[in-house]
Amino acid sequence: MRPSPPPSIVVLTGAGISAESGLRTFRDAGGLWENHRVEDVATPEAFLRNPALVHAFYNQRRAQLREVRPNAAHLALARLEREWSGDFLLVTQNVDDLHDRAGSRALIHMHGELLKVRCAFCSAVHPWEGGTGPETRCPACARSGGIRPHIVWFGEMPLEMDRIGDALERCDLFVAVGTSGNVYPAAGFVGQVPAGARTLELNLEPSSVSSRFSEQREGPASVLVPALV
Ligand code: BV8
Repeated sequence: MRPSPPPSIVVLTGAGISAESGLRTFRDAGGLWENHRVEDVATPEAFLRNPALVHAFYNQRRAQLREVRPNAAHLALARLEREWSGDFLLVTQNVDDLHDRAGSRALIHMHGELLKVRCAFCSAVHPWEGGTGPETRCPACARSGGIRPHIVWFGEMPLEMDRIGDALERCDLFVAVGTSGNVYPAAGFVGQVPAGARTLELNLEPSSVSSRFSEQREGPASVLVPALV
């Protein structure tokens, strides 16, 4: 009898995993959207209407990254990836670089990354450098005026959805950490895993999709995630 392969794990994280590092979430009190209407800063139309405002919103968040560090939850997920003998994929909705800095490599930033920019003309993705703005020339196609944050805005297709879908369809354990379950298609991932897969939600409080998980644990990610590993 061949031993069964080790379970395949998919972890989805949201802003809550970075909250204890000091990065504001979107919807908690004092969250990011409180100061900005989504329509004003996180849609393609907003960028066309006022690229300088959108660049300023993201530059403000990039500046915050210099002051924060990965917390115990980020580090525990990187350790789990290193030590797990089965398939492991970390999908984050976050655009910060805390999972990267914690050492995660089997990592998909489905909503993009603060520290990258993209050319709206040729789609080339480049590292963000201080001073990047609406008139920055694209290093690949040399056109200026098309550089935008490499961020997936509302109404835009999240990144690597095929790879994510494949991993969800094969996973034995799906864990959601620190996400309110308000934004799709990420909030619907729990419904894409095989019947019989174990689904676990780690959050300070129930999310909008808690009822779809087989198990919920309430508490801070910095405590719950290391306890899982
Ligand atoms: C798309 C980048 C389709 C910007 C973001 C049904 C199906 C498909 C789409 C839709 C649908 N219904 C509506 C839509 C459209 C829309 C959507 O979902 N709207 C919502 C508002 C209803 N979705 C989209 O537009 C998506 N695109 O569907 O494309 C398509 C198809 C074909 C062709 C083209 C397109 C794109 C969505 C991506 C938008 N971009 N981010 C930026 O960052 O500036 S979304 C933004 O909100 C963040 O990225 C984040 O990922 C997301 C969700 O927020 P959370 O991470 O959950 O954070 P939140 O503050 O809400 O919650 C924090 C949680 O942490 C809380 O639960 C809290 O309790 C917990 N917490 C706090 N502290 C801790 C903690 N937990 C543990 N420990 C702690 N210490």
